[in-house]
Amino acid sequence: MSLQIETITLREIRLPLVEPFRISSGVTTTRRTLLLEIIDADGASTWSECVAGDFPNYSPESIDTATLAIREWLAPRVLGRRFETPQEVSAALSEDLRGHEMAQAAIEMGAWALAATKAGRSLSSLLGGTRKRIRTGISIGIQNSPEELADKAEKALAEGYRKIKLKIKPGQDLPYLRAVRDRLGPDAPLMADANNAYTLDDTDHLLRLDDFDLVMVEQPLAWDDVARHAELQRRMRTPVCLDESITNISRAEDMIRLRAGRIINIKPGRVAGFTASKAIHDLCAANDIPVWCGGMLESGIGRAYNVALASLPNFTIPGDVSPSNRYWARDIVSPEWTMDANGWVDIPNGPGLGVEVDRERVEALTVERETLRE
Ligand code: OSB
Ligand code: MG
Repeated sequence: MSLQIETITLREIRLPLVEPFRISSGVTTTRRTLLLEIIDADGASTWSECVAGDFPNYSPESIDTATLAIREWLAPRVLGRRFETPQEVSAALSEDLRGHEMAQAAIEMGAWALAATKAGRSLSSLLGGTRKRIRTGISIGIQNSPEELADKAEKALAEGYRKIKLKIKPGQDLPYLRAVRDRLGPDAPLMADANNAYTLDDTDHLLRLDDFDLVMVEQPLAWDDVARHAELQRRMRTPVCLDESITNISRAEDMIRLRAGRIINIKPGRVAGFTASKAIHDLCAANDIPVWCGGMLESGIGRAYNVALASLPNFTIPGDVSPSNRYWARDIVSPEWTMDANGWVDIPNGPGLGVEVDRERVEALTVERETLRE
């Protein structure tokens, strides 16, 4: 079944988080979220989300650069053109175009959801997902004291989360991890994410993370680095997981060849969409590298994509795919995303995204809107 996108409507909405989310490079209080509504020539439609942030402190993209890239360079490559598969859309978006992965992903993933909708299939089934439900973790931002962090982590474990990720940075690391490990006990699945806050000069300090029996440490070194992570991983018992530096399949190959890490966090937005996410998933499966699905504080729309991706077989580690109420007082989809007491999130089996977008609420939250056509 072919795809022919007639219009793409871009909207910026603002969603206040239930609590501020602090990582080593900045804090988010209200999420500026870029949504796309994509309408096919035959009337079918779907929504997608661009995960770029307010400011380029995670990757070089921001919501403003992504809006520009979509309007000026990416939408013109697809609008009014006929494609047989989402993979063809992926190729058309990426040809001779450097970077702007999150902007590409918003259209590319939308093409997958549109294809699923038109075929009457769930996004998970179109992607090749094999799971009916997935286990989820939580990512907890940097807190003001080790005790506050331990309180939050203890509550998360009791709620059923199966992996507890603790954001760290120099000066807010070892005593924080110690407090959580002591409070939650030796079996709690803990990990740390530094979002690039250290350098190899901190190696001796980072080796002390081995004392905490972490499931992994995520992206301790520079956002675009692979080689130095290899040097660190050689000396560290804790598995290194790469996030920021895996921007495409070549970087995943680099990680494997250089032994720069033992786990990959796949965020489809970071790698230009599902076509690359699936390729990285398959490469990792062939090399015994487990993967998990990261998050970018998505609304219920972006979450539908992450949940579908995490239903692929090599997503064996719980992802940062927490339920709606961990982020928002009220989500923009119904039903909202929920998790049971054992950390399970159900994969929807209805056609397309499997959730309805609350259009009235989206309308009320919209601060900018623009429709693109051929
Ligand atoms: O490094 O994984 C990260 C959020 C924004 C930017 C970077 C990261 C994160 C998270 C949030 O950890 C995970 C989530 O969406 O729950
Ligand atoms: Mg990360």
